[in-house]
Amino acid sequence: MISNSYELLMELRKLNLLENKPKYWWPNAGSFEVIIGAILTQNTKWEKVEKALLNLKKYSLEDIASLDANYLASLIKSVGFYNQKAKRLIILSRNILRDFGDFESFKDNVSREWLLKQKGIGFETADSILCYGCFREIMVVDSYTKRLLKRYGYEFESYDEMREWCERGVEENWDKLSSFYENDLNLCFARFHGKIVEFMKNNKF
Ligand code: 39A
Repeated sequence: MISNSYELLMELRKLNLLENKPKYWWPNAGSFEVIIGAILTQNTKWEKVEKALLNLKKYSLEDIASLDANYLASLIKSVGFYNQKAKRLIILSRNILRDFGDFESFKDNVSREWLLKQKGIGFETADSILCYGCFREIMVVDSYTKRLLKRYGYEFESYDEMREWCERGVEENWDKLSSFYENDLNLCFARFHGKIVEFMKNNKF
């Protein structure tokens, strides 16, 4: 049994779940590709998202903002709801350019509130963008986290309650953890969520 998220992280750390994975677990963390991936992975297996991302490698934020929706949909056909996601990606890209000017300024200035006002962005997508795309100190929680914590006897009323529980245990024990994570709390949250996903993918809980 575990009494807080620090103890869960310590259990997962023993399993070496992120061997050979990128430092921040999400591929190309800090780039516009994370924003695309966070939208495409909604209700879709990551392996299908990877296929679509390969087709989008050469497109920048500015390119996506001016692509034809049908053409973009044809590039992301491996993911579910590709027509809807193509339209949402184009609108999101245009809104980023309108409100922030470029991706670097978006990374530095975007808020959770701004993201949650965008069509098709809920808590998990917003926090994935903040954590992995913008390197903010925020833990992403998802259906894997919910299922894993339920197995340990923890159930939460809301997404934010579960996120805060995950963040609190780590923050309260940061003195013991900081050396493992280069003093970077965001790196710790990114890898903590990555460990949960990799663990749950390989264990039928
Ligand atoms: N479900 C997922 C993933 N599974 C993932 N990786 C593996 C690398 N990412 C980045 C997001 N969602």
